[in-house]
Amino acid sequence: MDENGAEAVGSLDSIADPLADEDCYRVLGPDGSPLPDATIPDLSDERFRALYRDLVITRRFDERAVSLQRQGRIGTYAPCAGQEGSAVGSTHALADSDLISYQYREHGAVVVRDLLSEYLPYWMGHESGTEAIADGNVFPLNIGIAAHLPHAVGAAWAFDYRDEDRIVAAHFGGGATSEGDFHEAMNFAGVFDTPTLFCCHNNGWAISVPESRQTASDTFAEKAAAYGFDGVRVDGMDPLASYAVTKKAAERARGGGGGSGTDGSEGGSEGDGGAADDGDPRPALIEFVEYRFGAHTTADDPTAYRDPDAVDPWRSLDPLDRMEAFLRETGRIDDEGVAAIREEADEVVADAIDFAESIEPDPADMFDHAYDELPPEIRRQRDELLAAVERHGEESFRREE
Ligand SMILES: Cc1ncc(C[n+]2csc(CCOP(=O)(O)OP(=O)(O)O)c2C)c(N)n1
Ligand SMILES: [Mg+2]
Repeated sequence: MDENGAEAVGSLDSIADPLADEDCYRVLGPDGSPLPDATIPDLSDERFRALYRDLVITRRFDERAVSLQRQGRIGTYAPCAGQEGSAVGSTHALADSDLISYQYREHGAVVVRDLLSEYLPYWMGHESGTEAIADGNVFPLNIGIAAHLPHAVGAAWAFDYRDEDRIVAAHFGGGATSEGDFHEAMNFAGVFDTPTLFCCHNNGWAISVPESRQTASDTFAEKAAAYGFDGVRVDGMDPLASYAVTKKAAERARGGGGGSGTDGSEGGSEGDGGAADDGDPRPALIEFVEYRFGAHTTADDPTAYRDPDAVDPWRSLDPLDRMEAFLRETGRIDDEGVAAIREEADEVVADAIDFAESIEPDPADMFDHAYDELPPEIRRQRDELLAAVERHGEESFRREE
């Protein structure tokens, strides 16, 4: 765990201003107990439990999505186990009106926005899924690494220009920082002070390339210095630290506590340093230090490039276990509460699968959304397919279950 900074557990001496802290920021120790002197985010008991519930739903979704892929019921899927803490924790720190632009692995953000049913059809290839998450202020996922970042900055700039009290949280992996789009986006955000949170997920790998081969910088967070704004490392497997740092960065992005007035406004209050109230939005880079437990995608075999034993130390930092232990230790949940949340998660995910699988696919859909006007060759392919469907019936094109 050395090169990813996990040995910094417990080494923090100042937590008053997480963004100013050069170390990896943590609230919870590896076993879920609050670190000595840690500032626990000022959240209601209900919100703490909601955060835990969203972690459990995300993990359950992940397990079932991998299983669906293995059964041929979903195309490809990018597992997120191990990385739920950052996606869920950071999204709880945003207002519902804030925009999320993610790469392809931050499913927890969509869970927090309560969009799971609408989201799964997206992974099954239905265009309706894209529309639905857009209505929940989530940009569709982005496979072209880092290509979404200039767009995310543009959206943030537009919010500022229109004087809207909204910010953008743009998620991406360590691998994305090697792309020109990342640097262009960071530069623009720094120069034009766009309200953008660059959420960099340092999960150890970019497919088979270790993060140590991704950059010669000591950290991803320090890259922010080159663009004139703050960068901070946070334990992405600590949901409360992810919440606290994002909350602080979001306040600054709003121009110093510009009053989100929404459910994101809870917590991160006195004792966490307060935001500079100068009215100027500032971007921030947050490096979430975490680990991908599973494969890159369902098309990947990680045993080809990493020792399975290397995962074990990170499993001991599992964000679900730490959050559950914190809730139990502080009397916020008991066996019954945990069982109820697990049951709820099973149901929410099962309902999402039922809904997604109830959608009747239209073969013409796959031609509909890439072009305003279909090029002749693609039109020919569509006509040929539709004629074949007409001739042989749709059932002939369905896989035998
Ligand atoms: C522009 C571009 N180049 C290459 C790829 C192939 N590719 C897909 S995922 C990936 C790794 C990205 O790693 P990282 O940003 O660390 O995200 P992670 O998968 O670890 O979440 C690569 C290289 C791509 N999708 N887009
Ligand atoms: Mg990565």
